[in-house]
Amino acid sequence: MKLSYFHVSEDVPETINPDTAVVIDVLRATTTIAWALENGADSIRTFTELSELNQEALKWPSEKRLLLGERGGKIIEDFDLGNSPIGVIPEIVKGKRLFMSTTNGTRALNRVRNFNTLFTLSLPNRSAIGKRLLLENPHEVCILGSGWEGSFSLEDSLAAGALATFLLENQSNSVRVMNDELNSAIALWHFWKNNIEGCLRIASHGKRLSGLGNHDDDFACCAELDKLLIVPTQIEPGVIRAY
Ligand code: 3SL
Repeated sequence: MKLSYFHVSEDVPETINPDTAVVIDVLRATTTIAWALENGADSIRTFTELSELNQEALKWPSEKRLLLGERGGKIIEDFDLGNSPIGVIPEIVKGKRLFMSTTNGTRALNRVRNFNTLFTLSLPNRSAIGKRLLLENPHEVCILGSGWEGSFSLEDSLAAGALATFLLENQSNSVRVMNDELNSAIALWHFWKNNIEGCLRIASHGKRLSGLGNHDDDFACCAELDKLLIVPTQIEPGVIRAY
């Protein structure tokens, strides 16, 4: 299994054609996706454009849909939920389709939506994704961070390194690291693995969230490693379900 990591969508070469993509937005979109599915959400449809989201959501029965998202870390006006993994509790999301748009995470998902297989990764479901990859053993995997508006993000790279380390520790013979972005992500993981929350808090987006108010519960939730067994999987372009 050949693994490459790209910091942001813009870095993914046009010509690349791996069988599998793994999208990461530790703070907070892919952590929210994992927890929403864990807590019984039926599925999540992701959008880059709010106008399209609003149009498509209207086609879904109102009692079975929720609008979830943020811009600049803040809930979007008239939406049901912001992008917090601690907000997607069973009482609210069970059986619902979530229509989701976030500043960076849903853009990254959109970049690789035509790949054969797409998973979303957060730190809580790191080993679940690792085990699924080992089981399916794809030839080539593109790990994609969401970054922030086109630039590098520390926390997504940390998670890329965490995933690669899991795969190397469990199947070192067949797993190959293909680029230096991933080599450095692995080094980052080894540096921070005993203080994951500390890494999230010093990251520029961590600081941005702290500047918006108290996000202690979000930090704790996003930093929790290997807590969930959920494997969020794209079942049709733009739609993610637990598989
Ligand atoms: O950028 C994104 O997609 C979000 O995850 C950012 S936030 O943590 O919800 O502010």
